[in-house]
Amino acid sequence: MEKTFLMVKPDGVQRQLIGEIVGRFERKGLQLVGAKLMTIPVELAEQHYGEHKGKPFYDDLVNFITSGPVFAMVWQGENVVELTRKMMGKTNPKDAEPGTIRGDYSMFVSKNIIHGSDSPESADREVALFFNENELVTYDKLINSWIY
Ligand code: RTP
Ligand code: MG
Repeated sequence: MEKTFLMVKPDGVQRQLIGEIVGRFERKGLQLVGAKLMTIPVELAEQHYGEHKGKPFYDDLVNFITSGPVFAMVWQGENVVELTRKMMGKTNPKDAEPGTIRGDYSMFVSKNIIHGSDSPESADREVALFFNENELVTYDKLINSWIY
């Protein structure tokens, strides 16, 4: 099953939006298979955002993402990478549609609440950067045997 790495950024944690964001993915029907609250070390931030090294916003981005706790997660489901990118909305909240996470909760590209992997290949890389194999769980959804 496809997996993706999603992260409530420091602005989302400060604004107490973890529950709101997790709830959206849960209600959509995706499965949470790993999660932790953590403060990202600078070296990990540099690896994670390595593709942006040299861009004008890179230093601010690394400073911001290491500035306070984030809520790092792994979610699983069919087509989960594309689906969660759609639910997040465009990178710049000014362009993000209402109904998306960035469209509903953020105003600035530098404080856009959530990160999500942009391809299945990025997802594999990012999941491995942030989580050990033993921090991920697999479990069957039993809901169909509880509700009818
Ligand atoms: P993310 O990696 O955080 O999920 O965001 P994304 O794929 O939608 O956007 P990406 O191009 O990967 O950019 C990473 C983050 O850098 C900040 N950014 N600032 N000032 C700017 O023009 C600018 N462009 C990007 C954003 O916070 C973006 O989420
Ligand atoms: Mg990105």
